[in-house]
Amino acid sequence: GVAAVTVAAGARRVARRATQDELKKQVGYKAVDDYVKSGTVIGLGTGSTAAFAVERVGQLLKSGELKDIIAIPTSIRTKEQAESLGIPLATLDTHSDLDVAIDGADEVDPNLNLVKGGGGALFREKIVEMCAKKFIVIVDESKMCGGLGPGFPIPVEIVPFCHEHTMREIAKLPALAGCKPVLRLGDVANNKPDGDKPAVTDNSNYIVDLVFETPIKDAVAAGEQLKNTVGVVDHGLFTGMTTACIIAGSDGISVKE
Ligand code: ABF
Repeated sequence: GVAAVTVAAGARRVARRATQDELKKQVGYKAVDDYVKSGTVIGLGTGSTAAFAVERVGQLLKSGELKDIIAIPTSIRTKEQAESLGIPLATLDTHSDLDVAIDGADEVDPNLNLVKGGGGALFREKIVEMCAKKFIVIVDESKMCGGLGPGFPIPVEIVPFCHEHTMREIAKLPALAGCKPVLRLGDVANNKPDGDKPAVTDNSNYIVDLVFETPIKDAVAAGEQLKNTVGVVDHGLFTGMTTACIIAGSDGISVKE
């Protein structure tokens, strides 16, 4: 009857979720196994996929397979996870040359340009990942897209002072024509409106999500124009940064460089 059908649908949903988590775990573990060597300085990303990479670093340190790692976290959440696993931490102030950084993404285009910041951590991710010799992106195949914009709003971190003015200035930028800026409310790590107060980042700023109906034509120009806007701290377009992208799909794992 109806109850049986509902239970079956629920079980299928659980199974699908488990599968996507399993994919995230595969790429998180593979990135660490393939790219993290003993005696190096590494950047630890933020989000549910990056959390598996952090978990793996903790495991390998505990088993002794990895030694003398120093890690730079990209958010308070990641810092807390790493601390709980006994991973030695530092900051860019003392360690600004990273051998490798590993992080997730919200969207990846065919040139490995990224949208990041759905998790609200884009500023710390960018400042850390810019310092890494290798930047390894880990995603499940649902993040791959033909062009950035319509699949996932582009997050921009802005200073709270006169944020409505800054949002209007952003909407006027030629490379972002047609975007609708939406102030993120509620939990900073959740880019669905889920509260009535502005979401606040680890840096005490706000996030504006830029909603697009069509792909942005020039992600580099869009990033430059955002960066040149007074009031913008940084934005979630990560262009020309990716060394390799490890993608988990139903047919297995692939690597794009
Ligand atoms: C970080 O976490 C962010 O840049 C991105 O917004 C998010 C992806 O999270 P998840 O891996 O949970 O999808 O990488």
